[in-house]
Amino acid sequence: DKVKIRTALLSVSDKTGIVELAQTLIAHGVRLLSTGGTHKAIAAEGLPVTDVSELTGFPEIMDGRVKTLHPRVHGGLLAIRDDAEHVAAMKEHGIESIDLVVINLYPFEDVRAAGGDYPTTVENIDIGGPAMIRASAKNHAYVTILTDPADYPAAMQALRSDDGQTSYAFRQTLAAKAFARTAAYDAAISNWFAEALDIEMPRHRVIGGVLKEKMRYGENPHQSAGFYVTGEKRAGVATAVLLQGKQLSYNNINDTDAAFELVSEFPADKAPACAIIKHANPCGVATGTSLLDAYRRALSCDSVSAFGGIIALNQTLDAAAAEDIIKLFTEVIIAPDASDEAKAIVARKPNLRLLVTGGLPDPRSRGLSARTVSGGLLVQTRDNGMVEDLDLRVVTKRAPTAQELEDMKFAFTVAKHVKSNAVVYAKNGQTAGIGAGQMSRVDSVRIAALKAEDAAKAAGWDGPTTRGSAVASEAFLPFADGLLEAIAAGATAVIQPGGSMRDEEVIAAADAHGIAMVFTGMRHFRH
Ligand code: 93A
Repeated sequence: DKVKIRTALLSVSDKTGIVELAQTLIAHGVRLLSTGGTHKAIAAEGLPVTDVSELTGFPEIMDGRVKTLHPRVHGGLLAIRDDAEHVAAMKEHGIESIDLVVINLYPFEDVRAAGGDYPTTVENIDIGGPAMIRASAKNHAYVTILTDPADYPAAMQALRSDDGQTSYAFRQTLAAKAFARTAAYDAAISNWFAEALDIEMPRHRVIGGVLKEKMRYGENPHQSAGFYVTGEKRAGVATAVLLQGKQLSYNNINDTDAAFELVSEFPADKAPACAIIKHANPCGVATGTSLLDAYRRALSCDSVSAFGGIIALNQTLDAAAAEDIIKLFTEVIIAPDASDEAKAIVARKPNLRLLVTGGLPDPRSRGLSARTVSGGLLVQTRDNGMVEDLDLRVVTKRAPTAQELEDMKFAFTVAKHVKSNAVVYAKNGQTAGIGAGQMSRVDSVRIAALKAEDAAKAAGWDGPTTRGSAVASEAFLPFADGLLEAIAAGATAVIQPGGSMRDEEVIAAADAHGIAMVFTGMRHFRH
């Protein structure tokens, strides 16, 4: 099952490592063929290499769109070497077998990520490359296909230690990688089209990605896990730069994403904001006069839960905030950027991860979210609804005060990022109590109030309070019971989607207590 490499075809956009590989191949007596740019790079080192157009007897035409799409190439890749008919065809048409193919494709994904214009992006769709990759991979019984410079060392090692041969197992593994490569490539192309043409739910959906890192384990230590980047252009955890600290875990990545998506709801030019996340739910969110102030106010909502949490900021991390943040055990800080001073301060805690993203993602942008279910993939557009864009309808006799209205919007925005059933009390741009993930909404109302009371107690009754707060429910209040609990906790204003069969009952209860209530008409389930 060993195959001696006699002829190799090299055609790479990313020239990384290609010269060294070419040298090794030549040292093993391999004849090299290559396309224009690759030929130039190899010949420039004084190495013997034949232009593929010499093999095909055909020049590269149409700006290189047609250079390797030729029977002398594809026949050489696809021929079954011990099939008499195939051998006869090779002889008849002057086709020579090609044993090793080295390809990396036109950088479509990079061009897409860089936001290339339409014609440039289209021109970067590689046709000849994937055709050769797939032909070689199909014929892995004979052909070795390299699609990633990271595999060159293993290939060179195989040649050296095995007298210029490759084993079947090696070729098989490379074939599997090759098909995954072309599949991911086509996924990127089809997703780009879907985006560009606004095709939301196409007949075939491929969510493709490149392994950014393998984690030590998944949600639990007995699960394996990897982080795949899809190439979506969005500031966030996938594209962030880790300035310090060890690799993020699966749960860290999930929580960091939740934290940053939440804090990005608050425009950086309006006010500094901070969100602290535990187990994908916020345990405190606040705006402030400075980042430090926002952090302190977010922390005071539930400083117990914040231990070992993730902190997201909507502005450049500054020294004052950094000094305070490092006092508490925190897993991750994520921010658009960090000042040099702040970096130096965080560096005093070498285990604390600091991620910078270069900006905030646009909460209004569409994009997709996906999750797997048994045998399926559930895909939906991102929840990009914003309370600022909604026509809020006052349904009670009393209209909210300007402050109540601000607090309502703040609470509803936070509730969007809390697992259902979500209830959030807020006052003066600060969460006072958050109830998350309960099966009964009234329990979320109670838990949120209870947590607020605990926090106030911890702060010597000086912390955020539900007294005079606005309360948000991410989905309608089905009965008056939840509302009455919130009123008992001291809320004076309520924001909820409305739309329950018993809205009248709920409104009547609010009126009976002089509460102001608005309906948003939009729900923010998050399950
Ligand atoms: O334009 S193509 O789709 N048509 C081809 O026939 C073809 N053959 C190789 N792209 C083609 N390639 C690609 O060219 C390879 O996949 C590789 O990415 C690139 C290498 O070109 P060069 O050697 O000129 O830099």
